[in-house]
Amino acid sequence: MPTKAYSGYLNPKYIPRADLVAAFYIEPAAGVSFEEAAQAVASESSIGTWTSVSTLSKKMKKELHARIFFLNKRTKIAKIAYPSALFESGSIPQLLSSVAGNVFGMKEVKNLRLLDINFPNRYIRSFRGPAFGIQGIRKILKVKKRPLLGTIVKPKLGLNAKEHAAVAEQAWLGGCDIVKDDENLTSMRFNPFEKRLRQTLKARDNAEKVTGERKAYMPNITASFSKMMERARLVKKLGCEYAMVDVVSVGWSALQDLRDENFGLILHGHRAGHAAFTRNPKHGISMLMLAKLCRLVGLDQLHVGAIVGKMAGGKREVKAIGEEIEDTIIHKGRGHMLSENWLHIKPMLAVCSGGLHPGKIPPLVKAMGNDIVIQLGGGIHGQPLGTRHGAIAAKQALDATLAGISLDYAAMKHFELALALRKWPR
Ligand code: RUB
Ligand code: CA
Repeated sequence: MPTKAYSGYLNPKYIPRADLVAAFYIEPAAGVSFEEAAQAVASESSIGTWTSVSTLSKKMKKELHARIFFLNKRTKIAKIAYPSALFESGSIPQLLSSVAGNVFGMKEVKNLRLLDINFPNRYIRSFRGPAFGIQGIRKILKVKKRPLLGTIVKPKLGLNAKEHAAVAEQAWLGGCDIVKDDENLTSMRFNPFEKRLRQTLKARDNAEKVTGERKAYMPNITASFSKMMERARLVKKLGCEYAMVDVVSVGWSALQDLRDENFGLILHGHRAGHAAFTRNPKHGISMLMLAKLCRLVGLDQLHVGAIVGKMAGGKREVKAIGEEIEDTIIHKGRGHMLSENWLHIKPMLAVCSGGLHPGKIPPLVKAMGNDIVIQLGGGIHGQPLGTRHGAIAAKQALDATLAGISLDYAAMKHFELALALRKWPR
């Protein structure tokens, strides 16, 4: 029997105006209808609970309750409009505690996935968005149009600060624009943060002198909140343009304050841990949502998967970052959600990484376009002749791709690329 308290949320004629609209995939539990499950979700994510309460006045209910205005039994998609008064401006934690909180554990649902949210303009205006965005990053790196080429120093842990800096320098000399720390490299006994930062920035300066090109280092400042802020200040003080942070590990509150401190650092978001809730297509929170929230808060660039790489998250998951998803067409735009127009919120650069090697660059650029960072870890440091040649091969593959030349043809003139293609078949 449906819980009475969960009734009264269906309103198929309702047209959302200044509401916050959330699209859910809802798989009802056995013996629960789709409508009942949707109403339970709408209630628990707004003002309701399992039973009626005498303290909820009719006026409150009228003004504040959520309205289910779209239900598609076939696709199991429901769209719920929430009065904007239910959300604290400028607070992702409170948003998620509402529409992505208790609802996942309700007995009325077997599976539940928050697919997308369309925010009211007033809510969007309460966030800064990226400080730099795509154009700001391109201006700093002096790379006008082409995809940026990056590497992650490998092994992910193990090198000391001096070795780390040396590997980074080889990657920059070979043609990488960007070198980053790996997601679990923070401050280790064998590689303390400040020592690595100072030595790697020296290596960067040297690589810039030798190549005459801008080079960027992305130190991983992930840590407890106060330590993370201390590291961000040091990064800024030492003249580094970027800071990298593991967005899921540090959490939304820390991310918002890191952005609001306005250090003037390009913020790179690694999404380690996201697959705990994005990977199951029937339960959790979509990567589109994670990307939208990161952009709203103000990350300048974010890992979004590599379509052709090692991590799960095929074309649909990655392209869905911007394309319209069947039935959850809430935002009108096309193209990467990361870069579609969104009031004052600057576009965010997509970082494609994970299992990439030079042979994967043509299909990746074809699928994702030029506004990406192509990031190769093993695909550079695993080159038979070492890091510098690995970076050279990756740049040769990128240049060939942009010139419309096949890699096989390019490999006839570039032995570094030929070696990479031989080691990693496409
Ligand atoms: C890639 C790497 C990144 C993964 C994360 O190294 O270190 O942490 O890309 O995945 P490699 P995603 O190039 O050796 O695979 O970018 O999908 O979040
Ligand atoms: Ca990594």
